[in-house]
Formats: sequence, C-alpha cells, structure tokens
Amino acid sequence: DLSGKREPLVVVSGNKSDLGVVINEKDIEDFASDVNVLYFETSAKTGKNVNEMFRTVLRKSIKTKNSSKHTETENKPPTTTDSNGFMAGSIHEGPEFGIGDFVLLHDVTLEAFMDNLKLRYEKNRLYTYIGEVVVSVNPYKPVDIYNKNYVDEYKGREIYERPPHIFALADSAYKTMKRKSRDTCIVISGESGSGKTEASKIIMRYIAAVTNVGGQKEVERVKDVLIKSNVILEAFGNARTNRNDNSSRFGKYMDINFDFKGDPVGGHINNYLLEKSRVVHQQTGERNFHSFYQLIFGANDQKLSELKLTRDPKKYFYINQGGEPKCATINDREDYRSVMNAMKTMGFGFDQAEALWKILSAVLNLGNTSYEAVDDHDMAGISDKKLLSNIAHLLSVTPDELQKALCSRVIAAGGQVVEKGLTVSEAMYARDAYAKATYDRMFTWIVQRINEAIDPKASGMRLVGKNTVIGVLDIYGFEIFDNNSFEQFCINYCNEKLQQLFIELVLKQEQEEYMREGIEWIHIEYFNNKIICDLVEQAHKGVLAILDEACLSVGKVTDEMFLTAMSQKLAKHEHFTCRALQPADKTLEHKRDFRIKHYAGDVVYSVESFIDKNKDTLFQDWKRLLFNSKEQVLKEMFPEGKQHITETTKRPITAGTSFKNSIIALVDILACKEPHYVRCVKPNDLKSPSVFDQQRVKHQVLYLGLLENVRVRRAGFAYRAPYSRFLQRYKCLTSHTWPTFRGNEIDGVKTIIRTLNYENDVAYGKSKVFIRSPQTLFQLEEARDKMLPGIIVFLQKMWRGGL
Ligand code: AD9
Ligand code: MG
Repeated sequence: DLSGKREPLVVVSGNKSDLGVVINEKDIEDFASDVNVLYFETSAKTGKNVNEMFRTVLRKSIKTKNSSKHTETENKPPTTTDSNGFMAGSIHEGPEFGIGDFVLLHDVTLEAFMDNLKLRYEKNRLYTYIGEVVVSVNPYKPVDIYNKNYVDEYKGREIYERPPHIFALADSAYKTMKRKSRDTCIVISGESGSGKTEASKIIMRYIAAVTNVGGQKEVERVKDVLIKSNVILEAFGNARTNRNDNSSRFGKYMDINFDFKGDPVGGHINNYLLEKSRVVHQQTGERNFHSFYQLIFGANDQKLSELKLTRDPKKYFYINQGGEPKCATINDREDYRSVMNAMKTMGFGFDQAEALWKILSAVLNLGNTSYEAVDDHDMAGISDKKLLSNIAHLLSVTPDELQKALCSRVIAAGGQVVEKGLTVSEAMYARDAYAKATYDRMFTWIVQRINEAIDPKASGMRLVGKNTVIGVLDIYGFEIFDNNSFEQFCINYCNEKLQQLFIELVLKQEQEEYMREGIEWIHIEYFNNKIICDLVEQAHKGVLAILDEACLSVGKVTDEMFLTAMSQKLAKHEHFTCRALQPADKTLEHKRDFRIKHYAGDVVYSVESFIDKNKDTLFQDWKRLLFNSKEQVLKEMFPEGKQHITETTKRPITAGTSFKNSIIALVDILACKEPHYVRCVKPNDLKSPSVFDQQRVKHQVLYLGLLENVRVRRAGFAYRAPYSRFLQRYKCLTSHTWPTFRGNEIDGVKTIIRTLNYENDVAYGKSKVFIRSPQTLFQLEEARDKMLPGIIVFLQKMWRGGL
C-alpha cells in the first residue's frame, strides 16, 4: 500500500479472482479518488477485463486531476518552503509562523510554549500539534481555512504532510477507521467559549466533504440529517452566557456510523445533563435557551396569538431576568426558520413540531403564574384564571386539573389517597420544578427523535460487512464561576474524568508502549488526577456517596448537615476542605462553602441546594397530569404518569449518581476506541479576535496538561511504526530495498536507516521502529515524495508488461 499521496492512480497486477473486495468500477473509483495510489499485487498474470476496468478509472482520475488544476483559487493553503528546506506546505511553514509542533520546541518551558502559541495566534495559525494532539486557539473571527481547497489539501494525507489543521486530525481519525476498521473517537476539550462546538462541526463537515464520492443519494441524505441535527440541538440546548453567545448547556457525544466503504450511514447521540435551572433563572447578561427567543421573534403574528404569546420578551419572567433579550451575534428570527427546516429534514411530523412550540409557550406562561393565599392556612391558589386556562389549553389538559397539579399534592398514606394543599412558597417552588422538568424532558424527547432519524438501521441502506464508528465528544468545559453550585460540581467532575482518560490513554500508554517494546525510557512525572475522581465518585466516602446518603435518610436533612458529613468523612483528603476544617481560610467566605482542588484549579462550591438538586424530586401530580394530556408528545415525555398513586415507586436514582453512571459509561465508550484529541484554548474573555491574554492562556495551558504532554512526547519518540509498514512506505528510498528486499522486515528497516544516516535518531523496539524527532520523518516523507513519479512510471511499465 503506497497510499496517502496526491495523484489518484490505480495500479493492478494479478488475477481477477484474487482481487477480493474490489468488485466493480464504481468501487474502484471510490478508492482511487480517496487513496491516491492503490497497488494490487497478486501472483498470477493480469486478466484483460480487469486491466480495461482499471484503465478507465485511471483515465478518469487523470482527467479529474487536470481539470482541478484549472479551478484552484487563491484560497490555497500556505505552500511556502521553509528555511530548513522542508517540503513545501509541510508542517513547517517557515520561522515567521512559529513552530507547527510543540514537540519541536528548542526548550520545553512554559515561556517557550506560550511564545510559540502567541506567535502562531498572531499569524492566524489557529492550530498547532503536540504529536498527534491538536491544540486550537479560538480566532473569534471568520477564517477562510475550511473551504474545498483545504479539504482537498488534507484529504488522504498523513498528519505531518501539511501545516497543522483540524482537517488533518479529522482525516487521521477517518483513515484509521477506514483502513484499520477500528472505531475511533475525537475528544474535544477546553473551557467555555474555547471553540469545542465549532471544532466538532468543522470535523463533521470535513467528514461529509470527503465521503460519498460515488454520490449515493441515501448517503447524501444521511449526511444532511447528521449536520442538521446540530441546528435543533443548539436551538434547544444552547444559550447565551457571559462567556459565550452560543454556549452548549448540555454535553454531547455523537457516534457517526460508517459502512465498509467508509460512507456515513447514520449515527447516535448521547446527551448529558442539560442545565435545566436556566429555564427558570438566568444571571444578568445571560439568556434562557435560544428556542424561547426563536419562537418569540420568529413565529408569525397568527402563530403567536394561537400560542397565547406576545412578541415582547420583557413580559415573561422566565426570559427577562438576564436583562437583554436580543443578542448581537444571533438572528433568532432566521434561526427559527432553520430549526423548522431542520425538523422537516429530520422527519419530525408537523404536529410534533407544533407540539414543541406549544410546550415552550406553556413553560413561558407558567413562569408568569403567581400564587396567593386563599385561606387562613396560607394555601396557594391562582387568581389569574385567564392565564391558567391558556396554559391548560397549551398543555391539552383542563384548567381544573392544571390548578390541582400546581396548587396541591396527592399523596397515598396508609392505603388512603389524600390531597394536600401547597403553601404559596411551596407552589412557587413546584412551578419552577415543573417548568424545568418539562423542558428537560422535552430536550430528551427531541434527542430521541433525532436518534430515530439518524438510526443506521432506519436509513434503508444495506449494511454490508463491518460497520465502524467515529465518535465526537463535545462536552462542557471546566467551569469556575463566582457562585458554583451542583451543576458546576458535576461538570467539573466530568472534566476530571476526561482528563483521567487523557492521562491514561496518551501519557500512560505512551510510557507503557516504550516499556512493552523494550525501549529505554526516561520516566516523566505528571500529575495523575485519579485522586480527585475518587474524591467525587468513590463508594461510601466520595462526595456523591455522602450526598446520596444525606438525600436518602429519613427526616429533614439540610445542606448544612451534608456539609458537616463531608467535613467529617473527608477531613484528611488533601483535595477537599471547608470552613469547619480551615476556619482561617479567607477564600471560604461562607460557612456553606467547600473547596475542591481540581486538576484545573481550586473551585469553591456552595452546598446550597445540593440536596434538592440531587434529589431532583418531581411530584407525581405533574407526571400524571401530562401523561393524561391529549397531546401525544407530552404523554411520551412523562411515561411514569401512567402509574397509579397507590403503587409504591422505587426511590428514583439521584441526579448525581445518574450523572456519574452516564459519565462512567461514556468513559468506557471512549476507552475502547482509538482516541484523537483537540485541546481548545480561549485567547481572552472579551470574545475579541486580537487579544492574547497571557494570564488566561497560561492558566489553560497548565491545566490542560499541555506542557506535560509535550514533555512525554519529546522524552520519547515523536513517531513510531511497525517494521512492516515502515519498510513498505520507505523501501523506495534505497537501492538495497527497492523494489524488493529479500531479508526480514527489521533488517530492511535497519538498512534504510543506516543508508540514510539516521541511526542516531532511531531506536529499534520489538515490533516497531521509533524515530525521535519529527524532522527525520519529514525528511523521509520529502525524499519519498521525490521518488514517487519514478515509482509510478516503474509500476506502469510493469503493468504494461514492460518489466
Ligand atoms: V461552551 O463550553 O459550549 O460554552 P465552546 O463550545 O467551547 O463553548 P464555541 O465552539 O461555541 O465554544 O465557540 C464560541 C465562539 O467562538 C463561536 O460562536 C464562534 O464565534 C467563535 N469560534 C470558535 N471557533 C471558531 C473558529 N474555528 N473560527 C471562527 C470560531 N470562530
Ligand atoms: Mg459548545
């Protein structure tokens, strides 16, 4: 396999029956435009028909190549040759652009790292490698580096052959998946606003651009559905925050399924912990989820009046708390249409889409209900009967049923069913809980519908042979706010787990591979954050276990009691502290505060509402109300409402434990795939395209462990390959090994290395050859590049029977 090169060419010699998977011209064409030199060598003499078939493909490929020459535009990727004489357009672009791989830094110091990152940022070089990890800096401006020319430049090439780009990583994940039939995943991490979601979309678009060369209609449809799913998810799951105008308020892991030819045939999305508290409360400067504003600004007058809404967002308590309902970078009106359009593509029925907007309107109106005491016992009632009947209408229930669910609770005690009125404050609390639960369930319902639409089995495509996946993880970054609550605690725990996986896979595996291969290895110290993961998740004595214990005990347990329990059980833990343990600590201002020393920095959490949020109780009354609604979508959202009040319910699993389980499952999914990493960095807090805030960036570089990552890559070897692959790829570089080498593979590799004088830069492992510096690799690649035209002529001669 001499794959990975520019000019599409298929060379064949052998017997037709030996050609295996290649069965018709179309398939060959798919291969040919993707893998540039495909060389089949079999023992028998070439059959005439097969020859003819390949000739046709060859003619076509050459035609395509020639015509594409004339259509190249000025938007070409950089192709300068650097002062070191490295290949034009390779990872080296010349010293003025800094160094494309941090592994190549002269000295690995934080200062040198920062200088290089800053220089590249200033030169609009958004991407820099650490080996195969891509470090990306958010440009905060449109950059024209994702067009078709760039796709063509990166398609099918090896990661080191072009300047650093996220396309190279996407291509590498795709190639691994396709060539090795291995499931791969791309883990995108970084703090809020660092560019994770944009990166995931760029990757998806790249994959869409390089697949389906055969132009199959159904594959095109699948790609369209996969891409459009983002539009709906972002509408309902993203919001403007003070850190990011389009902040994802949920975690997302998406598998893209491919058939044996490498074309996408479907996918599956797992969603994690939507920040539902936003439905009822927003901080100053922030907004609720985009969907509310899309509805208010996007629906026409008639629709609004049907939905009992006005176009004035200031009138609705659930969306007016942040202050500014409009966002300069967002066009809610246009987005409303895009969402409608995407729902159509996704196969949502008209009635279903209508139901979703109705539910949104019901939530908005619910937020405007107020409660007042209707008797001497402070029992709550709703005086605005019009509002009540509007909401009832939107939820397809009767006003009476709605009033009951909002102002009272039905409980079963000793076999008897009793109705108990709620106090005004209880009713206000219940109202918000209902609004949050309804939105949260609606979001999950939407994800389920999307999953049905992208289910590979539903795509009607024939799934032949092995089906592989590329998973893309775009999950909330580490968060440190002024007030950190249960949500930040969960999000930061998730980031600890991902960091742990990163350490396991990248750093530890690297060291282990050297040991396995019997190569001398200088041990590198790095911080292993397992201790913090344990602090949160360990059975019996982890924070989540202590919290669950508090939530499950009988009698009233307060947040403060939970804190006391933690201060007793975790007193000795070096990553945990609170006022009771360190009374003099000024950062623990409030007696309800506790602090966790995360790998990314110290975070002070307030225990307030931890119990409540963890219990996540939703009174049966609301579930029953909506299960009995005439609206099918609501019915589907609340299936437990079917249960009769006297049936004892198992205590539902707590929010914290359920989150923990889903994150552990996620880590398991990722751990069995070949990982690729994008580490996103946010250059400043001003969303500015021109400010490189040293302090902020330095902090991220440190906590993302980037420097440790460089040290580990550098202490070891930048590149490694099994002997057979290395020999196959570079055997053309010496006359001792080309066209065939008669000895064993290790000797072949050693011959190449010796002949080219790279002995000082190489170590020989048990099954792989290791190359210390990427420069050597670049030189090998460059030399091979120069040889290729000659090889092709050679093969052509051989093919025509001239040799
Ligand atoms: V959060 O954790 O969901 O709050 P993300 O996902 O890390 O966050 P996002 O991808 O949404 O950040 O990027 C924030 C904004 O930065 C985008 O809305 C764009 O305006 C901007 N951005 C990010 N990446 C790019 C890019 N490659 N090119 C241009 C970009 N702009
Ligand atoms: Mg995001």
